[in-house]
Amino acid sequence: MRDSTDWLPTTYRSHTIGQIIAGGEDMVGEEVTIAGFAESVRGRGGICFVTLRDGTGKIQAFLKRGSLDDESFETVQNSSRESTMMFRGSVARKRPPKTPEGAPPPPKEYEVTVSAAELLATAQTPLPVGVVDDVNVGLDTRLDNRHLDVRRSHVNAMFILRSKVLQYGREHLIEEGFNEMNSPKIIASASEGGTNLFPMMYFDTPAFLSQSPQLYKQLAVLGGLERVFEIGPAFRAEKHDTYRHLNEFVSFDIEAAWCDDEDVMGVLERMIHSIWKSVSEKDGHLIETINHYRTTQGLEPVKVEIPEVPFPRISYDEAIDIVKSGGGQIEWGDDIESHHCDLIAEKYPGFHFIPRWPMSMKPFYIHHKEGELGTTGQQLSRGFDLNYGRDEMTSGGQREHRVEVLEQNLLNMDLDPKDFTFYTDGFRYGAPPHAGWGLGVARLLMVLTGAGNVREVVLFPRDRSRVTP
Ligand code: AMO
Repeated sequence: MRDSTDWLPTTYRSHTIGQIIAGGEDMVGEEVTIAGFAESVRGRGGICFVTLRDGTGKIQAFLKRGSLDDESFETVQNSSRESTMMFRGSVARKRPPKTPEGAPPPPKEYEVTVSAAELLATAQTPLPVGVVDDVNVGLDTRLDNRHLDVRRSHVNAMFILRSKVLQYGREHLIEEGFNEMNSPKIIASASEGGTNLFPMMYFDTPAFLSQSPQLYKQLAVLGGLERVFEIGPAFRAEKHDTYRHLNEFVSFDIEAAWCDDEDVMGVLERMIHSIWKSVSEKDGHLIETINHYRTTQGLEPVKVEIPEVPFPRISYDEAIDIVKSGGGQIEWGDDIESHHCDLIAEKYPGFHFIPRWPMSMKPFYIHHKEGELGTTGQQLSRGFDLNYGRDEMTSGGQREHRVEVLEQNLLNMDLDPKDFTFYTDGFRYGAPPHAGWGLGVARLLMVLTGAGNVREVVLFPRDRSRVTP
């Protein structure tokens, strides 16, 4: 795989800036064409210095009146920060800064001595969001101007890291025999059984945006695809306004035949382990960029500590005991909310599974084994959550593969089996026992990057008050 120092030339550049820097002494004297954003434009009279930034690094361009045509020289010298430019020139050693006597020589730096320049697009002034200056602007202004916000190095690093996380996750699953699938996002009825659906018109038919690929990934497995995964959007019309909920989020889902809940918990912890390992081996520079910013803000640097496998398993029964003994108000059958999770996280601060939830609290498609009862004698399910600290990352479970039990589950949850025939019919012709999970990508990224809000790690978030940009 090519890294940024190995990209192919394009119409607008012969080299990336990263290639020139990585080339070091070998590049001195080479003729290059580079293109990027003008991070700063300095110099009066006959000279001008531009700090040019592309997606791979920054370099100084040195322009001297007379070394290129006058019009281009003046255009560049009078241009605004963040305008885009293309320079042709030769790579030279930058004059080293003066160092005190006896001090070690500074590392060699390089610049491009420009012989031709072209302004590609002018940036308006003032910039609504600073790119290099450390001006404190609120998240809303940043999101309104995300196209500029992403030019900031630590924000840029977060989104490159997001892409890496998806890549490593995908690679891990393919390694374990999973195939990528795509389910429809326009659907006829609820998949999670709830009411949190965005309605839409599909020509003359009312329809909804999909809440989860749940039913379709199961149908794919019933169809004999054995092991599938999907990374795609899910839409929830929930009126939450929190640091971890959005109305559109990317869900990373798997479904696997001949598996129970424990089997797919294994897939999940191995995948997370492998993502953390790859990031710590290959993406230290991205974490450093994020940490550089965090330090300037007085925030703790993030550490990529590869989590040990297996992750702890704390059954729902045990979780209730932990919350109670920590002084939390909770009864068997209640949801374990964030403030309860804080008490559990005191003992299990990292990734931990909470398996075996009460059947009454899980969706109709979750499997149960008769006779598996909780401390109060009520039926347990094969549904689980994966939490990190106080936050839920994933829910999943073994699915119900017996159609008559499925229909009974729907009735128990006051849902009409007739509304789910498109789903239950898939189970009438033989169904393998199967299991799966759905992981919130932004929540996982919050853990990895230390972001305190999912909006930080979603390029164009959709929440109750935001549908643009
Ligand atoms: P669930 O509804 O728990 O399960 O969603 C799975 C995971 O998706 C993330 N998530 C969200 N992230 C941001 N904003 C939201 N509004 C939001 N809602 C959920 C969470 C959550 O753990 N079909 C099942 C999965 C399965 O059983 O396979 C499902 O969708 O990280």
